[in-house]
Amino acid sequence: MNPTLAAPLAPFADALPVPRRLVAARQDGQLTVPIRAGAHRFHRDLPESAIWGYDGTVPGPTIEAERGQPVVVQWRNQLDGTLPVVVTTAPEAADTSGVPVQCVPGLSGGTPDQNAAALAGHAVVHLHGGLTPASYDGWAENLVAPGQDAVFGYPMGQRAALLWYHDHVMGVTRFGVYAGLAGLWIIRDQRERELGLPEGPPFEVPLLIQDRNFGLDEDGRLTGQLVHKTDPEVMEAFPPFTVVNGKVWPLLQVQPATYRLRVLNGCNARTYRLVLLRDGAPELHRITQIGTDHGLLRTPARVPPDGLVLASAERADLLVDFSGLEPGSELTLVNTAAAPFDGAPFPAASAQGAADPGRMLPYPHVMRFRVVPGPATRQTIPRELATDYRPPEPDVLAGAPRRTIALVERELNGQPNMLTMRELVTVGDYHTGPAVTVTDGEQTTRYRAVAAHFEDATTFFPVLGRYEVWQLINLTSDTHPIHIHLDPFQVLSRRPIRYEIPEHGIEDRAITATVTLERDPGDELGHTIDDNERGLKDTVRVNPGEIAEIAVRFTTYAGRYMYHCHILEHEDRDMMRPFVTMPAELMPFMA
Ligand SMILES: [Cu+2]
Repeated sequence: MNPTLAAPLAPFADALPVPRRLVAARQDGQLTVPIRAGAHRFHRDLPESAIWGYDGTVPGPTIEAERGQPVVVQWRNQLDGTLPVVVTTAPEAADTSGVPVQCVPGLSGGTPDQNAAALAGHAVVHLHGGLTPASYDGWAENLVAPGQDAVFGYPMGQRAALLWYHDHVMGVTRFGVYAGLAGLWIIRDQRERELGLPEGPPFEVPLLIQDRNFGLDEDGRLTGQLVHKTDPEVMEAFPPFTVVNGKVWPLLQVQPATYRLRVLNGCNARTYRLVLLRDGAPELHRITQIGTDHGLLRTPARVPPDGLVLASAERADLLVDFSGLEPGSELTLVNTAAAPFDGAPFPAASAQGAADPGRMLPYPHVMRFRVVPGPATRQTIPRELATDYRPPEPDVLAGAPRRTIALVERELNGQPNMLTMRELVTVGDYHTGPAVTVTDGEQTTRYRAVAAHFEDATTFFPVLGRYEVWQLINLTSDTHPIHIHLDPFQVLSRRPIRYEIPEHGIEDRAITATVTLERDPGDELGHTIDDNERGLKDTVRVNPGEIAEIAVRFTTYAGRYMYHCHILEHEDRDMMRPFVTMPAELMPFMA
């Protein structure tokens, strides 16, 4: 196979755009955001693309709010026309020269999906990371048709953090977000101001990272047409072009100063492992991570030695030191993560050579920074950041309810395998049917599946204010970023497992597997919790061959919420389930 592909677009040609800021306090907390069709140019040398966007832009405006100051948004669905994305499944996974078809533009012989082409703009907005009442959380089935409005109240009773808002329509979230329906939402608070962190331009820069693909005309030239392409072997779309704030491989001119980069992976499916290169060599020491999904860490963290891993929906708050660099110095942010991502390591020192179409990573570039003349300023990084949370006490967790979820891969006739999940409950020795047996040292627990599909009866009823431990068992060969709506959680452990699934072990509901808490001899993953994951998270990567445990405590709002894999192609095909938070005093009345 040809190890590299020539890029059909010039990298670092466009300046990094910064989305328009919509500061809620300047409008008394009352915002109106139209959801509109529009046109957007993803690259200097591309024609305009038809998109759907909040306020008609890609990304949407960045909404900025203050902790404790509620924001009301009137979401006005003014979409007209149909989905501006051609959706297709190519007939073959690779072209005649062996290059995966997802690494190249165009439809690769696929025919446009007529059902997707008929989508006419039903929308629903979810604020990811928001501590939001259930009625405003964007339940995937509560749709707003074109011509209708939704007025959602966001109390903002939560810590400063980078959140994002995006479309969440049942079964087609992957198309709405891909069409452009995503924007950032920043909450600010006093603690961040005490620390003197950069706020606003020029030194605070949000980076919304996505991947996109485009069509080809009859002469083989790129059109701006957005293309969502999958193949017979891979159900997720892994487009070849990385787009930051709406531009393919942009360039940001920086002063020799400390910048605060607020990074979000807003891809449908691709995980990034970011490495900062200068003259081909990694310079990760320039990066200090101060925050994660739900805001500040307790102490600053170094980026892991292989690079900063962000799966879909994960965020990182970074201080990057460009001081001491000569004007004209260039640093390039690259991605070393293969797709689909399985957690496999890749040394940062080899990042320069990460391009590999066979790993569905034809172009590792993400963006470039170029240092311009200016006064050199370096931010002193405080040693203590957040002071408002600690890990839950072991005795609290010892008595906490435990919930168990298996992530499974189901084989389907004539279709790619379906990645989905099963909610499990323990069964006694009397149980004779299919079961998942988990052996942890001396202790063996048997489970049966009680829910497989989104529409199956709800089985999770967490009580407000009480910690719970959720155990996620990954029986697939991919990493899944599992996202829980409402409150954040803390990652307790990742433990390696060995497992066996008999033939036809994963049926619709019946599931049979034998799981042992010990490392498989062929397993090369660390199964560690990185320092930058020891914060308040709302999305956790569950790697192949591991059980991840998290401690979650829901607060404040009772109601019906969702948890799901944030690979949108998985979420849309049932890797999503409801849960209902309840006040304690109502529990005796639950039948
Ligand atoms: Cu998944």
